Amino acid sequence: MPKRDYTNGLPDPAELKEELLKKYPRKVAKKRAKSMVTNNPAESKEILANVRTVPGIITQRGCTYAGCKGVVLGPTRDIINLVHGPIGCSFYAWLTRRNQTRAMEGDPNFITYAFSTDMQDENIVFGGEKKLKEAIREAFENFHPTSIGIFSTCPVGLIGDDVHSVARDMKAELGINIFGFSCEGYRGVSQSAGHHIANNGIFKHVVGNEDRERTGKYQVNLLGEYNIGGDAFEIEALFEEIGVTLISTYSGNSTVESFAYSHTADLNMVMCHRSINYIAEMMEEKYGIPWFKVNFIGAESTAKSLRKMAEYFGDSEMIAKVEEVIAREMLKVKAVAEAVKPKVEGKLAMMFVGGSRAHHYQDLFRELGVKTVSAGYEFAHRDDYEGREVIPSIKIDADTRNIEDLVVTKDDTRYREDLAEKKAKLEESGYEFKDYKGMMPDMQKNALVIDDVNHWETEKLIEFYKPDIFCAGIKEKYVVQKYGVPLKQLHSYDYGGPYAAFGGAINFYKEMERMLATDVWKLVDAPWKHEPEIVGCVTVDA
Ligand code: CFM
Repeated sequence: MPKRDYTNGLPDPAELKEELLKKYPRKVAKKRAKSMVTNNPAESKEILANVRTVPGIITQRGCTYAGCKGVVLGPTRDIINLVHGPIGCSFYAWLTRRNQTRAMEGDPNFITYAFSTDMQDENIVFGGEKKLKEAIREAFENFHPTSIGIFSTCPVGLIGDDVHSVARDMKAELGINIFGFSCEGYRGVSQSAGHHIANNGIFKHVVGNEDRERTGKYQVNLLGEYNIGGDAFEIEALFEEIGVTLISTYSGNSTVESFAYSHTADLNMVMCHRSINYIAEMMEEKYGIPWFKVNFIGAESTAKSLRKMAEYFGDSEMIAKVEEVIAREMLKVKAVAEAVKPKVEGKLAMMFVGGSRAHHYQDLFRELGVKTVSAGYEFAHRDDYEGREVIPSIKIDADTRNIEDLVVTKDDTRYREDLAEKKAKLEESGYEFKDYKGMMPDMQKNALVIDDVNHWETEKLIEFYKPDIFCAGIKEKYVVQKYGVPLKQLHSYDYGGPYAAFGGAINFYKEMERMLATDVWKLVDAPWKHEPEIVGCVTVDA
């Protein structure tokens, strides 16, 4: 395959877009066209996102249950996350996300277990509430947890089991915190709905339950960092050295216990905006805790985020410490980057991941001189692409209206007026809060941005761009690799990581050296190049 030369900028992908859309029935093509944007950072362009995938299309997306149980609550170790549903929903969510945790000696850690009611046909016919209650009792007797979360899978909503009333009954019976989530897989258009449902549930049932005494001079929460491959451990080590007390992380290496007193923090830093901005907003509303967006993926972004944190606290000792840490770590980072960069510079990357990593990882690639030619999210909303300022103009459709928007009011006794004042003062000097700018303004002109990319489009993108690396997940991995293009999983990290902060950047550079500075991929010979292919065609023009 002759390589394209992109040294003078990316080509206009108009012809590729046309090719992608040609295959679809007219109505589908019209819809998909709105989710494919030729980027121009100089002008704001609108993308269609967070809408239903057309049935029949092979999407990368997951379900609402995955977003609630797997993503937000899954990494929390001291709660029993009990899945009410068929066993498959539990099995496929069992340890596959690689969210690590580090329990203290003797502390509960239920992450390695898969708790399920194992619903059978008869429960579908006669109802499963009785079985759910029995499962809660059994879990309580065996493990003595302080809290239990109940997660609804699709059949639960279809047959009408009321997990919330079961939770209330069992809470009264057992005297521990028990709460349910209506996070049936079909409830929203993707896992994004599950994030929102989880945020609401944690805020309603856990946050603010315990007014713990202060344990540090500067207390922060890190929101939207899930400790995949040990990422959170890297960031925690930095905070500790700098002298910042991490109260709670939502939810990598976390406990529900820490969520309960997380309202005692002086600042919320939001890493994955998509999955957790709701809690950040609600905590500010109720407790007056300001938040801003950070990114610890990429050495430069890490430095920037640490500086922003130090500036917030305005402590000269902390500011000096941050500079010392950055200077020391950057020496190590630069040494590896300088060794790897000449071998990979100018290579082309594409990334289609989740709701924040397709953006964050472009920073890491940029540090190696690798160009992102096309990218997109699976389930992000327009603000994740275009920036938070578009939120008021986002159309609220029936699917979004389906998810409860909690009404949160100021907690008069616990509201931090001091923090609200601090925020106002900092804002006067140009310091930005609630400031997510989105992925598109950070991308090159003519880069093709696609929301909810599907299998057909992926193949065409590979043929057109001939990328040197494709970043996505396990469902895409082997198909892409049969094209002779290495695929890096940016969800699970392919058994690697951590990739966050300075140490993580070094790991990532080395991994890219292994994946990009090799000729082995040229030897891949896909079976479909030789074996006969049966082609059929069904067209329904709706
Ligand atoms: Fe946030 Fe995530 Fe992501 Fe996400 Fe996810 Fe994930 Fe992801 Mo997989 S919370 S949006 S729902 S950063 S599980 S840790 S990697 S799709 S880009």
